[in-house]
Amino acid sequence: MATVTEKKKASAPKKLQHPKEQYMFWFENMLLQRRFEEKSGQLYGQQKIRGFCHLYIGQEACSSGAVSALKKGDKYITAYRDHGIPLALGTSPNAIMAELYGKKTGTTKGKGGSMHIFDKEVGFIGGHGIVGGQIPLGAGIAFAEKYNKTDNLCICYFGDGAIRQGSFHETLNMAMSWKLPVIFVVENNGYAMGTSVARTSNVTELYTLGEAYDIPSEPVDGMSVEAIHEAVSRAAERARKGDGPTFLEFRTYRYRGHSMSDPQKYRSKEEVEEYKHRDPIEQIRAVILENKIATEEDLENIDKKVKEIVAESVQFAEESEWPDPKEAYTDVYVESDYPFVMD
Ligand SMILES: Cc1ncc(C[n+]2csc(CCOP(=O)(O)OP(=O)(O)O)c2C)c(N)n1
Ligand SMILES: [Mg+2]
Repeated sequence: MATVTEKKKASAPKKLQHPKEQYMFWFENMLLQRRFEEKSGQLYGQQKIRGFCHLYIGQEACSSGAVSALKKGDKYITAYRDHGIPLALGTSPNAIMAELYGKKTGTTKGKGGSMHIFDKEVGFIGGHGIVGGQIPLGAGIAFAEKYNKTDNLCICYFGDGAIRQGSFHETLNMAMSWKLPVIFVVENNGYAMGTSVARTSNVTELYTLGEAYDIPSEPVDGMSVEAIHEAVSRAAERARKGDGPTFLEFRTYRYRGHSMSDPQKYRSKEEVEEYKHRDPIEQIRAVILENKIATEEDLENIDKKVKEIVAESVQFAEESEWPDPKEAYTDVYVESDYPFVMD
């Protein structure tokens, strides 16, 4: 039987590893992504947002934990599930919502839509639709930073579905040979569309794939923003020292379907509920309350503020103009006299 002191210890809040402001940042930062996407999902249902739309709900720790660990000047690149990272980096929610609407005030002037958010100002280099296509691009960005002798790095995200692509293996080999300042992150949410990791790979401990290239590799609890912050901090230190890449497997989960039309026959409701019990935002809320960093009311007020930001972004998108059809031919090629550019 546990003694009184042991019982006390068990119920006492865990010692905080970070300053209080850090927890408040994580809470608000993840909540903004969650509320923004809940709204995006509704707007898609109303056909205000059309085309592809892949929600990040459940995976918010993967972006917020990296943003808190990295610095200005570092670059981020990801696949098409790309609303969360720029929101976490501080891209204007108005511009992201306008992009989802296809309006000219969007981050990509309404030409990219949900899968192609870009924001050079915050170091977000997209938003890519070809599975695994951004992996060599991420290494290329890291190469440019090394070549230009900056101390910036590139964090390159991709899904578990991308690790069967040849580009993944070729890039890891080259990045480690050249000691590029890149952090490879596989967001293992268990599925590539409706196909589980176990159905397409004999290797289910995905982080071990990095070891084949001598890259320091580790699994990370992707539902814990603290764990992600710490793993990315270690990887960043290695990259900036010139030791080259790190490969991190964020073990995460998406609560929603692959995209907006997914009957989700490949998984059970119980499985989804199980992950919701480890929700990254709820975990941080609990730390904040247990340690009396803020009150329930303070957190409610943050939620209200976040909802207002999201509502404002919707109004902005609604009121923005559509791009001129002629715009379809601008920003396509750098060379204006490129033979395939039409007037
Ligand atoms: C080269 C290529 N093959 C197939 C597709 C179709 N496709 C789109 S998303 C997807 C699943 C990718 O899953 P994963 O990498 O695990 O990312 P997640 O959607 O889970 O974030 C596939 C096969 C594609 N976009 N590109
Ligand atoms: Mg996946």
